[in-house]
Amino acid sequence: MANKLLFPLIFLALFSHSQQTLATNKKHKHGQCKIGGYLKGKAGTCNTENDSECCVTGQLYPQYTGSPKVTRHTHATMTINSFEAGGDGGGPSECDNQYHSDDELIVALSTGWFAKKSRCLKYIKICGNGRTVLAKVVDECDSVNGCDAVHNFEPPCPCNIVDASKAVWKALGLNPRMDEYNITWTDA
Ligand SMILES: *[C@@H]1O[C@H](CO)[C@@H](O)[C@H](O)[C@H]1NC(C)=O
Ligand SMILES: CC(=O)N[C@H]1CO[C@H](CO)[C@@H](O)[C@@H]1O
Repeated sequence: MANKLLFPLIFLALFSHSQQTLATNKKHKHGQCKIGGYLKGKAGTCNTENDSECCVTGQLYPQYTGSPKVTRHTHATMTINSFEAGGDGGGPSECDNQYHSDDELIVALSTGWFAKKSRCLKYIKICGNGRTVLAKVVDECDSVNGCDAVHNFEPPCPCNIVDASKAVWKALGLNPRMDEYNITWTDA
């Protein structure tokens, strides 16, 4: 008897909660990404060095499936990431299990584009601000998992992100403090 009443109530409460608390990650703004599910947030030690969004316990964060098809001019949102130990990139890079200097021309790609490590240690050509730079793929910007130490307690990454080192931003003549910049990229 009690169950019959409680269950729909709990369901309603959860549902309205999820509607109200959908995340507004800085990296979500330009996302035209398919949402495959939601991750329940968990707060933790989150480096906010360059305006990273930190997970809030109990909040629901979208998880994204797939990435746009890669063409000669693949549209993406470039964000800033630190690949150094203790930086806002979380654990070591997926491709080589190492940390990297932010003076290297390196990027992390959204899960769909990371394509199960198939672009690991390969170069992509990034165009933005009228300039072009070659950068090496060393890491994944995880579009499914997040809100844990490996991901700096940040929510999942949208499907169309090129998360770049400070060096990449500088090579394009851009100030990393902008946080986001529309670029195009292709395989080099
Ligand atoms: C960046 O690209 C998105 C779509 O990919 C677009 O909606 C947005 O207006 C662009 N922003 C700027 C500043 O051009
Ligand atoms: C990864 C990265 O670019 N980190 C920067 C975050 O912001 C501080 C202050 O502007 C920079 O010194 C870091 O290099």
